[in-house]
Order: sequence, then structure tokens, then C-alpha cells
Amino acid sequence: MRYVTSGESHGRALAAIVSGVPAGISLDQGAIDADLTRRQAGYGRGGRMKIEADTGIILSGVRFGVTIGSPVAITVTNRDWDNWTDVMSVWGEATDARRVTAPRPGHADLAGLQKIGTRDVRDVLERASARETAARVAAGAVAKALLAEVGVTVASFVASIGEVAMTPPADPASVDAALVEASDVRCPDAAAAEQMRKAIDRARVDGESLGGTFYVTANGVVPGLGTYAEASGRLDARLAAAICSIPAVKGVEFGDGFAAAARPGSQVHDEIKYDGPRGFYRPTNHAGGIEGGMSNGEPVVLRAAMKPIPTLMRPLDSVDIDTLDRVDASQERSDVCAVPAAAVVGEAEMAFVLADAYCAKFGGDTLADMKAALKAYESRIVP
Ligand code: EPS
Repeated sequence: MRYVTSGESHGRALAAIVSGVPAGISLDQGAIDADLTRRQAGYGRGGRMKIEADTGIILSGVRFGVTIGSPVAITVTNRDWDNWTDVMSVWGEATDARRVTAPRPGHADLAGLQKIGTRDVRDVLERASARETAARVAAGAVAKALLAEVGVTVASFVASIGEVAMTPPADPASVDAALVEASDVRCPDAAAAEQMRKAIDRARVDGESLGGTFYVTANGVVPGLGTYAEASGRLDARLAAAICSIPAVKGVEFGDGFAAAARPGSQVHDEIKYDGPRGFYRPTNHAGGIEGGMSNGEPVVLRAAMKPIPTLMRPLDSVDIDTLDRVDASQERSDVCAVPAAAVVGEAEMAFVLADAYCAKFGGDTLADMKAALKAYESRIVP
């Protein structure tokens, strides 16, 4: 399963095409829209989210609620388009209205401008905007629907915003989802969440922005997804690439991650046990569910680091691309913090990698064939 997206932040709509979708997966409009709403939420979002009410409109690949083995096309309308029809018009005379000439440090603005040879930073920023991630989440709902059929659930939570961090949970894969969903910063620790909100308030007053870290986890993953044999197929490599493709994500670690580098091997590796009906298992999960580039049957656990959003209301230095004079970096309406939203996008990215790995291992034509192959595999690996 693969997806490609299209769409500018203030264009008419975003679109995603998901290819390689097995036939027989039941989709649910409510589930698609629930994830889109979760992505829109989060304390620290800016004014734009009051304008949008994202809903995923499926154009093709589905009949009577069930995938038919064709690519699935989904669009998400930009309500804000109504305010940008002249500036973001597909046809007609080019205009300098709302032209941007002061690239923002930390954004795609300057390198993108140099890359495509435009005189308006807007040509770059409209696409580099994290608005695009709405299309990913809509597409990710298809991957999640497949995973639900094979008993896999993907979840996320925010562990830190700026300098405020919750005490890391002993088992990130069993954090109470109800606590996460009830929190407007997606943090299950109420005391830490309150401090996170205060940090966001302070940042807003100071004209600042804040990053943070978030976990993405998957429960119910069968062992043996990915491969030890081919560099490009290693599950951790694929997940790292997928998570780092989320705008502003600068790092990812699996299980104990960077901390494991400072510990002796005996405190890092998860002992192998065997128990009658359950089969092989590990009493610990330092590895975050991945060994040798493959899932090992324990929950997949990763943590990602997101840098602060580049648009600053107290801007850093930039250079005007016309005059080459020092200017303040441009100020677009923006979010102060979007870490809770990024965590939801992380779910979609992980869901895609895992759904694709299930298709590769168990056959991607129909869900029924996949389930039959999975059942045979599961009985083989529990001797
Ligand atoms: C973004 C700027 C803001 C954010 C946007 C990402 O948009 P606007 O300039 O319209 O206020 O709200 O995020 C979204 C629109 C979204 O749906 O997540 C940016 O510059 O990246």
C-alpha cells in the first residue's frame, strides 16, 4: 500500500490516492472523519483550525463501503479557499497579492525558492505547509481499517512540549487511550498536560513557538514483518523514514533508543521466553518491538522529536529576496504548537508502513486471502 498526496494549504482541496489497497476492507466515514478531527485538535493551534471542519470525501475505489481492490482517492476540502480564490487561482493572470519575499528560517522557504526558481515564496510554502498532513491522515484511515481486520491497533500520545515532559511511562504501548483522547495536548499525565498548556500560553505571549516529543505505538503486530535480508525493507528503517517525512520531525528512536547506547547489552536486550498457548514472548520490550529489521511480536514503540514551528510572531532575521536587505522573516498566521497534531499524523504514517508490510507478507489482493495466510502463519510459529 502506498499513498501520494496533492494540494496547497490555501488551494481548493487536498487529495490523496492510496494504491495497493486489498479488496474487502470495510471503510467507515465516521472513522475517517474522527481521525481528521483528532488531527485538527490540540491546544496551541492557530486561527485556521476554527475555519476548517475536515471531512474525507472518497471519490473512488470503494463500493457500498467496501474496497474493491482499486486505488482509493480521497479529498479534503479547504474551507479557507474561499478567502484565497484570487491568490491561489489555478487559471488566470498571475498576481503579486500576498506575495512573500522574506523566507522564514527553519521553513522550506529559501531552499525551496532556490530549488524551483520562483520569485514568490508562496509557491513553496503553500505546499510545504503541514496542512498537507490532513490528506495523509485521511489516507491513513484506509491503512488503519486494514490493520483493524488483522488485530492491530495504532495509538499515539505526547510526552513533552518544550521543556515540560511527563515521566516516561514504563510501557508506552499500554497508555490509557481514554486519558490521551480527553487531553487537549494528547498527554495522559494531567499534571504534565497542565504545565504544557502553560508553556504554550507563555510561548504565544512571547511570540515564540514550541516543539516536543510524541510516541506512536502499535499493538497486536505479528512477528516477522519487514526483513533482516534487504536494507530497504527493514521495518525500523521504513518506519523512521515515514515518521521523519512528517514536517518538522527531526528525530526518531525505537524502544529505549538513544538511551540504550549508554547501557551494557544485558540491560538492553529482551530475554526470550516460551509459554504454551502464547508461544515465544519477551518479558521486557527495550527493543520497541523490532529486532533485526523485523517486528518481533511485542508492541512496536517509537518516539519522535518535533522542532518548534518556524513561523515566529517575533521573527528572526531574514533577507528580502528582491532587495537583498536584512528584513524580519515573514509572518503567516500559524500555530504556536502542533505536536498533538503531529502525533496523530504519526499514527497514519505508522499504519501505512505496517499495512504495507502485512500486504507484502500475507498477500495484498484480498483481505480474505490475507487473513487465511496470516492464520496459517500464526499456527506455524507457535510450535
Ligand atoms: C501552517 C500554517 C497554518 C497552520 C497550518 C500549517 O495555516 P494558515 O497559514 O492557514 O493559518 O494552521 O496547518 C493547517 C492548516 C493544518 O490543517 O494543519 C504552515 O505554515 O505549515
